[in-house]
Amino acid sequence: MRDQRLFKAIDKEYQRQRHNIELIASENYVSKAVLEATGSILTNKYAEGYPNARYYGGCSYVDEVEDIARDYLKELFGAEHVNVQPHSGSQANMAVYMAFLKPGDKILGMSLKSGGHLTHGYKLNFSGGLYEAITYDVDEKTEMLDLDMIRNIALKERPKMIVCGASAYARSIDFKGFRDIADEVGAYLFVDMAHIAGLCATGAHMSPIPYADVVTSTTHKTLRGPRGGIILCKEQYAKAIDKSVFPGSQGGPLMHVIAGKAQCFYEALQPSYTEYIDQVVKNAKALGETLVDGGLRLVSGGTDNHLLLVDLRNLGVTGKEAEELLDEVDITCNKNTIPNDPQKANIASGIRLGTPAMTTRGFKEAEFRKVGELILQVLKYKDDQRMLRMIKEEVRKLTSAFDYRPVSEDYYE
Ligand code: DSN
Repeated sequence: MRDQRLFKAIDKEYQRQRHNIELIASENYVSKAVLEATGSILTNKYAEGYPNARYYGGCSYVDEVEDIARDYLKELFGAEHVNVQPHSGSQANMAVYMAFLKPGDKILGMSLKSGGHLTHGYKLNFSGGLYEAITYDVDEKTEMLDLDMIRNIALKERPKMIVCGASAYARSIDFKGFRDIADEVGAYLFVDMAHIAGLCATGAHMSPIPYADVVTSTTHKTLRGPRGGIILCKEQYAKAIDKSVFPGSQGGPLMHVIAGKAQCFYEALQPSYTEYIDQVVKNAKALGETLVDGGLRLVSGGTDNHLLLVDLRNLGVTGKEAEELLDEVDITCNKNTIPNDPQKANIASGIRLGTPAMTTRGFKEAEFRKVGELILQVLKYKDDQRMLRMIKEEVRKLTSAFDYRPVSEDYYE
């Protein structure tokens, strides 16, 4: 017997996902197969340990599942060793720190205000509490990473680990350059590629695997799998990483999610996934050009990947207002601070837009140009309720033409 209240809420979210234009850069739509694997009976099984070395009986089939996930992931990135058990990106990062560092050790990561992640040393996160966290920023003028500047900080601070990766950075990252700095100061190089993992897998972005000692990612962003984390590393760190995940920081792995990850990696190995990622990048450029033509400014002047950081100040709208206005017409995105933002994080001067989700739905450059025009109209005619209603109808037309229906319409009712 299903709980009506619960399944009504799930159904409402299903309809929202179908009818909204989803521009949150870290979200995506999984395939029916990923959904089936993640929603499978594997959720019933305990499997503490690793394949062929479990602390529970009855694990032979889940061993197969985990081995499949590991094999596909190694193949996808050409990694020496992988761990598919982290429940999330943050847990993957915690396991990495625990494997390589002692509390109080110095880490150097990108600041949150320049587009880094909480777990890269933010003071209110465990990474900034347990370790001595030093940060680097983007260059004030170019709003891009400047390796000379980062090298100077590293030479002065001599961190034990350099953390590289971002949540709101639209430009390519030179992992080789980071490796050179890490070598010069004798630091480990840890890359969190969560946002751009899909681009690294297909070659649309430099892969960190040859350069980093250890790499983490989530599986639900550009990789288009279930929510979860992964760790990839050189063979010499395999034991330390595995121990750090289990029993170091987690108990039983989520075998249903690991099955979803396996299906996701299988899909990412198909030629159609490379086409998808190429389209994600083309779509981001098309969306960016439209917004710039309409009078907005892109942080760093453009994008090399799947996301755009948009400075809204030219139109006199804050990030918070824009997020709320766009929500009214069923366009979903998130407010985001821009480098040197005069506003606080809960107001922000920008929005972050990403193309992975709607590219999965089938949007190409023409649809993304249309999306850009709709965003501009919302911001320019924000007080015109009639106009906003018309835009909402346009949004519905677009999303209906590219529907997301992994299950029947009444499945959750
Ligand atoms: N919270 C994620 C994002 O939206 O980028 C990063 O983990």
